[in-house]
Amino acid sequence: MAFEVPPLPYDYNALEPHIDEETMHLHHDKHHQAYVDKANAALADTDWAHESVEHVLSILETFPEDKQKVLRNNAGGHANHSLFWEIMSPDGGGEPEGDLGDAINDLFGSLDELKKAINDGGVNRFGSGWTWLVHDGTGLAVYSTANQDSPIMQSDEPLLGIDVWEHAYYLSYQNRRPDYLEAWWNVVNWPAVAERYAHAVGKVQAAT
Ligand code: MN3
Repeated sequence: MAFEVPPLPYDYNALEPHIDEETMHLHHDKHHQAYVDKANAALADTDWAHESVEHVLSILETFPEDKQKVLRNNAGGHANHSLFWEIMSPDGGGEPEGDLGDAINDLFGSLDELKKAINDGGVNRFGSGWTWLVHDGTGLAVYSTANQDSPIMQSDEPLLGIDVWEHAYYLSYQNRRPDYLEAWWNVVNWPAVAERYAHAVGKVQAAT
């Protein structure tokens, strides 16, 4: 089946005032749709047309060079945005509980330190990209990627990613990317991130 933009799990205005309705319309309906359309066009009539986006990203280097570039940007964009909608919630914010909360405290010392590391990654990302919390096979890690590069391309499991492309924040925050990053934590869906963490830990355990 060709890739599809998943419906938003909440209303377009549900993340206000932190993320405005017009941004959500443009971001979800136009930007994400464009990544899906271009990825589908690149995969149409190939042997990989029915593969999952995660699989396509994990075998990117096996594609012919012209398709590789298109898929890096657009399959990457599809995977990143599908995660992004899912890890935000109108009932977001607060603190992660359980194993994820413990793992964050063990590695970063506190939730505030984790937020600082992720925000720094976003502020210091020159141009467009993402700032991530991932499971790298041994535990949690924070880094940023350029453009639509996905942690899946380096065999990491993305748990939480913040889109720092201007299209994600410019209407409300203009050039104030740090303000957007600060505000973003009011909509983080920690239960969804914790579920991804549990899944990533389970995968590692199953493989050993
Ligand atoms: Mn985006």
